[in-house]
Amino acid sequence: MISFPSDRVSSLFLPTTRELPADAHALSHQLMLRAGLIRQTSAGIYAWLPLGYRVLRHIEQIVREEQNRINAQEMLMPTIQNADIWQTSGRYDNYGPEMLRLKDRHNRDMLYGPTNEEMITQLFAQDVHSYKNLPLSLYHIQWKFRDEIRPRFGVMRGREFLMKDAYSFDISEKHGLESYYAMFAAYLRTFERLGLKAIPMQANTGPIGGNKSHEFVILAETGESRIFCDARLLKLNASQLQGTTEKHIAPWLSFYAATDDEVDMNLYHEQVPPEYRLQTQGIEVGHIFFFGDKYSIPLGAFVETQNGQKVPVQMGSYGIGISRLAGAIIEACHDENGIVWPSSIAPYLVGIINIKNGDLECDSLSQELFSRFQVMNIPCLLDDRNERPGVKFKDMDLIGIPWHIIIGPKNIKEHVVEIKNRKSGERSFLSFDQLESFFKHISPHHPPSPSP
Ligand code: 5CA
Repeated sequence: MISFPSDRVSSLFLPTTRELPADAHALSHQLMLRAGLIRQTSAGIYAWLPLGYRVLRHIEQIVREEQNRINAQEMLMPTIQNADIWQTSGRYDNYGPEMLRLKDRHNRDMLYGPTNEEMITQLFAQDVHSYKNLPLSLYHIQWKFRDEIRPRFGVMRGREFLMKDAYSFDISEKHGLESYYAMFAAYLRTFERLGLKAIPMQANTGPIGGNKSHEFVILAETGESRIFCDARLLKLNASQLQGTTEKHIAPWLSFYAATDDEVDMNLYHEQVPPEYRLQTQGIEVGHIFFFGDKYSIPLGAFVETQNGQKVPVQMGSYGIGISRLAGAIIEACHDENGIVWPSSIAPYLVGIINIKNGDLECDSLSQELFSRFQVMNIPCLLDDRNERPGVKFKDMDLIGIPWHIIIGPKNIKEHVVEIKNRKSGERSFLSFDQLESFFKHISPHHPPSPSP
C-alpha cells in the first residue's frame, strides 16, 4: 500500500463543482468532474487532480502487487516509438488513424505508442537467446495514446490513457498457455481486490491478433459491450483461488460467457439453462491474448531449445485499463449522493468533519484525531473549512470517503465521536479509545493476501 499524506480540505486542491459539460453523459464521468478528480484538457485527454491521482495510484498499486505475485517483472518502456518496428510487424499501416504519428526534426517517422508488442519483442530479441532464460514475463504501467474516433464516457474511453501491459515469453505453446492462465488468475485476484466482479469472456482478438483471448468485463448499464453469460459466474469468488494453473481457474472457464462480437447464440442456449441466462451491458477492464509467434517471427525473437534447435518464442500480451478502472469502479460503486469508494482504493480512508469550526474544543479534538491517524499511517482528510455542516456532509459523501468521523460540541461533552459508514449509512458512537482500536482493526486497508 502506498503511504499518502493526510490533508486538510482548506488547503487541498479539491475543486468540487456543480457545473457539468453537456457531453458528460456517463454517471462516472459526471461524478469524477463534480468530485474534483479530473479535468479535461483536450478531447479525451484528462489531468488527474490530487484526489483522482491518489485513486489512480492505488489502483495501479493493486495491479502491480498481483503482477509481481505471479513473477512478472516491472520495467518501463517509452511512450514514443520508432515506426520501423511497426513496419516490420505489418501493423504500421493496419493500425490506421487511431495511431498518433509524428516526425522528429530529422524527419524520422515516430509514433506515440498505442501498445508495446513490437517494442518488447525487439528488446527481448536483442538479449534473450536461450530456453534457459525462459519463462519470462515483463510488464510496465505507462500512458498510451489511441486517437479514438469518439472519445467518450470520460476516462473510460479516452485518447490518452494509463494501461498496465504485460508480455509473456515461453519456449513452447504448452508453456505459453501456462503463462496465459497464470495471468488469467492474477486478473481474477486483481479485480476482486479492487472490489469488482469481473467476468472473463471469450473475446475477439482484434488488431492485437492471435487465437486465444479473454476480455474481463464488469457489469454496468453504461457499458459499451453487450454480453451474454451464465449468471453463476457472478457467484465465483477469486479470493479462494488456490493456484494459477488452468485447473485452478476451471470454474471460470466452464460457464459460458461471451461478448456480442463472439457470441454463438446456439451454444449460449445449449450451455446456459434459462434461469441463468444473463444478457446485459458491460465495461471491458482487461484483455488478455495468446498469439504465439505472430510478433516473434517478423521481429526475429528466436530462442535455442535444449536440443539446440532455434524456435520462435511463444508470446502473449495482457492489458488492464488502469485509468478506465477509475471510471468503471465509480459506475459500479455509487449512490444518489455520490461516489462510494471501496476502501482498497479510496483516496483517504477516513474523513473528519468538524461541524463547528472555530470552537476551541472541536478544533483541538479534530486536530488531535488528525494527528493520531497520521501516526497510525491511516490517510485522513480533515474538513476544517468555515462552511455549514450540511455542505461538509454533502462533500464528504460526494467524494466517497469510506468512513466519516463527525465532531461537534454535544458529542465532545459526552466524550464520544460519531462515525458513519459511507456505504451502509450506518452511524455509531465510539469513545476516543474505541476509535483508535476500531481503525487499527480495519487498517492497513488493503493488505496483500497470501500467495497462492
Ligand atoms: N496489447 C494488448 C494487451 S497489453 C492491448 O492493447 N489490449 S487492449 O487493446 O484490449 O487494451 C487493454 C485495455 O486497455 C483494455 O481492456 C481497456 O481496459 C484499456 N483501454 C483500451 N482502450 C482504451 C481507451 N481508449 N481509454 C481507456 N482505456 C482503454
